[in-house]
Amino acid sequence: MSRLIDVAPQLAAQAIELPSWAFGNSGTRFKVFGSAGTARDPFEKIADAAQVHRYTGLAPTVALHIPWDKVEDFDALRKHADDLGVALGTINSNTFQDDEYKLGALTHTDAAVRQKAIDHHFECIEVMNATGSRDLKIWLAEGSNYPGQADLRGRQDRLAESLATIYERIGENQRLVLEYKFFEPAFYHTDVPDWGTSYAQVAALGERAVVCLDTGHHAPGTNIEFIVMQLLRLGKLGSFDFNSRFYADDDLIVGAADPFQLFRILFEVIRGGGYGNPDVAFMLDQCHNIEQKIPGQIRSVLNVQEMTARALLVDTTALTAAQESGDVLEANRIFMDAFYTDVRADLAAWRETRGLPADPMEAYLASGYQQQIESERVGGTQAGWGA
Ligand code: LRH
Ligand code: MN
Repeated sequence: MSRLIDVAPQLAAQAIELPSWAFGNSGTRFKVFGSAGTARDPFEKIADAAQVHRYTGLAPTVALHIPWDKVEDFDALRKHADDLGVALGTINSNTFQDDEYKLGALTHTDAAVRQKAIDHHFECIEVMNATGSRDLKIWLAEGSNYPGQADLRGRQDRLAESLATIYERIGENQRLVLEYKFFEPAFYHTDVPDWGTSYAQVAALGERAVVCLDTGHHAPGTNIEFIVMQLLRLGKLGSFDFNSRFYADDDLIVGAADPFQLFRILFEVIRGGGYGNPDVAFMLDQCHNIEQKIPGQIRSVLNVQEMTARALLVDTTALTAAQESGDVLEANRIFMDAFYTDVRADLAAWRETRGLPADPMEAYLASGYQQQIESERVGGTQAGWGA
């Protein structure tokens, strides 16, 4: 079994993008709880995200959501991020909050509604040009609630046409990333419900169109790591939205609900050449409804780092030998041995060799930043999912 120090160079390459919206208020249809010190605008969200990178060295970029993170001057926002040691990342579009999109946006039967949604994506591409972002991430809430309500085939054809119009506008160094989700807010059919549909749509667009896999967007019991393997094999896995869930799209801290699933997913990422590969972006997509947001993000990136370290420790030579000799139990033992390897002490020591705190959470909590923002951020409106 290789020791952590043997995989440290690979660990050092890890970069996990943080979602700006994790630093705003979020909740459920029942309640959105506010909390002291919550960011009130994109500048404060980025300042909070920079704290995560400062103590973990793991989160050099922040994803934005438009219009939630719309500002007058994106150059100023870009400079603000740069001054704080981070950069602006993926631009997420939003066609799930406008009244016109009740029955669809890029799939809508009305060409004028489709054009409005397409124009929103053109606006997002303008933001990307200003922020220097590579990825335009599209998640569509579009679908229906009752059988017969919608023409499933017609919607797919209109979606393909709308996406092609958007794809034509993205730049040479930019990508269109299509995220799938099996249900919610639509409860009968969703127009991009699974990896196969997202793959079919992006494959038709071209090489700069790829799939986003959100770990909370699959039916219970889905073997997500198999999908990871297949999308890597097809060269179409563009990014992850990492989070965890017990039931639906709970958007909980990644690794909190099922650390073994996270380990299995990361093993396939490494096995398939997706780790340390700039073509496969790691992002968190979470909501800290009741826990503190900056500590929640710190815990999240550390969970991904820890499970990545364990996955990198799999003795792949012995595993391959056991697999090829049909030694079922030995292959499983070798796989589980890495998962059961407690790397936390080695990781803490390794962080110190890189000038980072052994315990980033403890360092953040001792920094006083939380108390500072709770005392300073008085008045104004706390950020949230409000358009
Ligand atoms: C949809 C989703 C998507 C984002 C939103 C914040 O459930 O995963 O990635 O746009 O959450
Ligand atoms: Mn997502």
